[in-house]
Amino acid sequence: MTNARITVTAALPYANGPLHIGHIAGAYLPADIFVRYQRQQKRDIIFMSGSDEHGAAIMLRAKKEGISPREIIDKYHEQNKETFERFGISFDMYHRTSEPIHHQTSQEFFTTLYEKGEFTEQESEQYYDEEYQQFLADRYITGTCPVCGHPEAYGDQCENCGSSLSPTDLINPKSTLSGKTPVLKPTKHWYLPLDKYQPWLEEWLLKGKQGKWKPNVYGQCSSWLKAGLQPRAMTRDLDWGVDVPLPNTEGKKLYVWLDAPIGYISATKQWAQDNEKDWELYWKQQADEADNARLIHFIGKDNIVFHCIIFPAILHTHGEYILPENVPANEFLNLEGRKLSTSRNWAVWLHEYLDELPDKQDELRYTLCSIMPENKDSEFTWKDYQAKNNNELVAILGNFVNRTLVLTQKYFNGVVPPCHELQSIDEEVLHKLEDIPQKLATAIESFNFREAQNYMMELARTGNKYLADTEPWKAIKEDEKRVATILNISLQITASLSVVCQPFLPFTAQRLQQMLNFQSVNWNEAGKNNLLATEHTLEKPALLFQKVEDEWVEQQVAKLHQDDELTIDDLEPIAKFAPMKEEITYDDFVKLDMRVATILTAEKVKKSKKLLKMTLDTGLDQRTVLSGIAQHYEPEAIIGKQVCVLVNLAPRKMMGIESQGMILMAEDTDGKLLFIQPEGKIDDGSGIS
Ligand code: B3M
Ligand code: ZN
Repeated sequence: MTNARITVTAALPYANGPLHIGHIAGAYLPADIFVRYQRQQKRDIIFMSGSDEHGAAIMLRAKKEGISPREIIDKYHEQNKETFERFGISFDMYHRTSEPIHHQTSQEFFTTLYEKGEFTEQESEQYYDEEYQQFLADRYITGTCPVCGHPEAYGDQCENCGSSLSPTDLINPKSTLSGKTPVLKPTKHWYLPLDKYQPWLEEWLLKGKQGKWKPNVYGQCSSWLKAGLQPRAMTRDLDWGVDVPLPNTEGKKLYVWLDAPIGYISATKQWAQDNEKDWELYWKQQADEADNARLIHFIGKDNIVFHCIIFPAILHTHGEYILPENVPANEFLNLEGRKLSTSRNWAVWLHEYLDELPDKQDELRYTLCSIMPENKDSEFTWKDYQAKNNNELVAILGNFVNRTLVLTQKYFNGVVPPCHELQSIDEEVLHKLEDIPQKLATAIESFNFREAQNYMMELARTGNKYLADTEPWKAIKEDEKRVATILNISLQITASLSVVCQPFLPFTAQRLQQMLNFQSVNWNEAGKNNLLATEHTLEKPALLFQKVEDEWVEQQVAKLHQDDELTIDDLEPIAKFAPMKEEITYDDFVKLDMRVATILTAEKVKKSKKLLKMTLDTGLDQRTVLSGIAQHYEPEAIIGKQVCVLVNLAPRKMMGIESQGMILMAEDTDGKLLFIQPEGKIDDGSGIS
């Protein structure tokens, strides 16, 4: 990671409502952790975001609140910008897509593509509201879902069954403006021929990003590409948005998903103007490829196709621009057993949390990072927030720091004591002190933020254990020199903690450094055993964290339930198990040859945490099978068990050993695994059907 520059973007939230914890855990917190860490590494990095102020989402909200789109965006832009600031999301620029510089930039993109002859012009029939004299965006049309019969499906999607629809699929379509049946009218639009870019995308993305992008991101992209890309209209009939920069196109605007990602570029232009920098260094290809900035987009999973397929295709076709190196999108965060829902107010609103607890940003940051939906959906509960706060922040980090500082006050008047001769326990702890920040850094560089934060806590845990093992409060009676050494080392750990916790807990880091009378943001310092010089004077200590009481947790849960016109049953529960797979035929099923077999031997596979190697008697033969059950079963305990095996699965090599079949297991949502077994003794080789 030696590149000179890094351009980080976080999705532009629509300025049509406040921010909730799902937004934060999805995109803004991981981005902020990454950026703060890179700044500590003294890398040249910019962090761009802003309000997405166009599209039907804004217009619908304006209509609902009975005010103009302009009033809506002004209201929510200000509110969200301030909320991000209060929460410590450290953008270099939080821009707006309604700014003239953005309109110009996105029009310039459209014009370049147009002049290159990239767009195809197509006329099609679209719904039109005769009373309001306008074409209707997909979201402005409701009707009965042709798939499930839900009477209020939208023109682009049925929220009841999840089917993706087009407006003409709806039965009895109605305009949400006039409530009347819309008519079909021809209209002309400019389409981006994504099908034409398919071969390039297969090369750049499918080949180039395999094993580099997160499996959830790569998987979604590859299924889009497998399904085959279709041309997509880049213009809309609307009266709110960026004008199409062509003659005689009155009433036509750029598609919001064309202009929104370009918002990252216009934000950079504005930032560069304000700070006398060159925006092109962060977006354009440089003469020497090695000088290109690394472009990283932080987003939620519903924005993957736009950032991984459509925007790169636009950048590539435009030419001159760099392409995203990575798009570490997160999955969704659920809340107290239900899906987050803005319209049903099933959410923890960030500004409300901050109004109530203006200086407890880090407690929420810590909890959200620890459950970040990095690879699959995850869940926030107030009980868990309480547990993370009380059992980790208070009991481990806060406790270690507090004991260290209070003991130093008590025995050495708040002055850093000298380090004398080291014992082996000291050497071990100093070794960990050096080691952990490096592991933490590697985890952040590879976008594993949960793991990274765990390393930070491991450093505090190491310090806590060190104090418990060395018991300076007892040793003080006989050996003051020994206590000086113990506290010197504990203080060095504390100083390193104040450096490595900055990405995760920026407010705590500041408070801690005040108490240490020490200032350092430089990552290179982390892990050193001499950050605080002997004789250095500390400030008075104070508690870093306070316990969260049961009562308060109950209040928060009650607050979620307060909207009584909605019953909890209206909210979508989180699916406990994966949805049913695609239907198969009987012929598909009988291809599987499953048999009863007995486990003859079982042993752990060297260097693998998960795998057991077994020999099975399948009745047909004796063969080797590997299975990822080492964390669930002891090898000795399963010898002699009868299990079910898929015997005609093509052999696969794992850890250099060939596995000749697969043992059938049941797995619940917590990852608990159990063998599937015949209910009584039966011959090995008996078929299963
Ligand atoms: N405003 C959608 C969303 O808020 C959209 C993101 C734009 S990122 C360029 O999920
Ligand atoms: Zn439906």
